[in-house]
Amino acid sequence: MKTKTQTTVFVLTALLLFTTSKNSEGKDADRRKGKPNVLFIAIDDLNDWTGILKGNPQVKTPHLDKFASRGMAFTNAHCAAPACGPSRAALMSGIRPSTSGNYINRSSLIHNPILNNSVLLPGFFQQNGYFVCGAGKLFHGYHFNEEVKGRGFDEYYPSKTQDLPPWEFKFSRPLPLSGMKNMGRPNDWGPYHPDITIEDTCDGKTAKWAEEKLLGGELKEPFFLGAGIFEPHLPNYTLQKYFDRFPLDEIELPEGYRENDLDDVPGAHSKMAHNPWLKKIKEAGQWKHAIQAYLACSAMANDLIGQIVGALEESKYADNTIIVLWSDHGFQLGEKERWAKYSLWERATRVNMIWVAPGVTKPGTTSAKPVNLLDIYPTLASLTGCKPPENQLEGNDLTALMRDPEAPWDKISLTVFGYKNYGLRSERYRYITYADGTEELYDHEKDRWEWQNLADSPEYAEVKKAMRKELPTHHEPDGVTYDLPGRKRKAR
Ligand SMILES: [Ca+2]
Repeated sequence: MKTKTQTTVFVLTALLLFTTSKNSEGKDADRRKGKPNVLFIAIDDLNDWTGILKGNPQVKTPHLDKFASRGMAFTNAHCAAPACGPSRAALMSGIRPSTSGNYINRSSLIHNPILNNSVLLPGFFQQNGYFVCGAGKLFHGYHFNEEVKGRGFDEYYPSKTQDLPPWEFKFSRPLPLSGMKNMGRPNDWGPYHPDITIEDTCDGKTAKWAEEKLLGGELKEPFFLGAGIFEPHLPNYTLQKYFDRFPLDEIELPEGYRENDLDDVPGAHSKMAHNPWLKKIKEAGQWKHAIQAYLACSAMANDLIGQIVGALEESKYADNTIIVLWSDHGFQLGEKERWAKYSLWERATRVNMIWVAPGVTKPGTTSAKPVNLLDIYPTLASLTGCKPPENQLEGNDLTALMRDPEAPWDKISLTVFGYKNYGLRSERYRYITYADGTEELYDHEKDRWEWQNLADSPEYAEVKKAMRKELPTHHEPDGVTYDLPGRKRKAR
């Protein structure tokens, strides 16, 4: 039998525990209260060949364009690095490649102490009381599957160690479908077997997962839901119906292509992951076929964007969810003799970045101010009212431009590829400087395809000087890289 004192202590302790737990629940609820949800959509390798960015008149991206008409499109947005790994590592950490030393696809994320000790975006939302879930390619595949392993996510599809849903390799003829054995299967293109539906494709599965989450009505709020679409990254496999939208005899070569375009460009560019694909594609007479495949895969990505955004619009979360859609870098389809990203030119750095922020963005607005994928993290922190991690984020909060697209903006957008190679974009100019000190300068008011390098023209000396002031002052040496043969990757 308990004494009176024991009973009193027991009651007081129970009351204290109850109050403490109530308080912490209360604090948690307070932290979450009224916070908007976030729908975070990533598209891999989608360049400015979209309706909103007008990089190629042949494109068909009606869902993307309709989505942009609901909010704000940044038309002068650039990646932090022109490759999946460093671009996404920078976006997710808010840290410049020149600060972290994560420069190329082989750069490690978790063996880089600067990145590993940073608060990555999913973890940031988790710390702020969000339910964080995702599917598909949000991080660079190796970083997610082998290193990050779902860190910061409450749930991941298909799993915390596999970002992409399984691929369906069913075709009507043997691989490679392009017939180009010297390109390798990862760089192949062509239609799936007619039995394959969009829901059988890995991107179709990602979009379906997002749709079911949004319409299932059981998401804990506030939530952060990420969906990463892999196409139009190579291999460009998609359904025949998307190829049919772009008849081969109507395909035009890129308007920005010009023979001898490299004559006034310093040789340093050729050290930047240059590959022989364009040469091989041209020799095989496959240039238009390869363009058709990129357009077809972009059209499929467009349909999946429509599916995901459409599901949100139909859902009960529509009025209280911020949507940000971004592509991780651009892609050259022959311009400057390249079939790849991996350069500091406009076609490789320019990205799609579209926002719908209820109560902040106005429908159908655009801004041509120079912005960067690095700005996504601080902007999401600002829009959700979550306090950003201290001394970490190097991007800018874009909400001032969302409220007024013509607001004063003195920022310049920086792209980094490899140690001390920098591309800077202002509203009018692109300035490039390589590690060996050679330079390029383009005036986009007169030369949208960057055909004329003005770096040696004395009348642009002041422009160059002003751009150079924006270069990073810190140049972190290359961080740890992993060996490709050691990658335990599944076939893609
Ligand atoms: Ca990519």
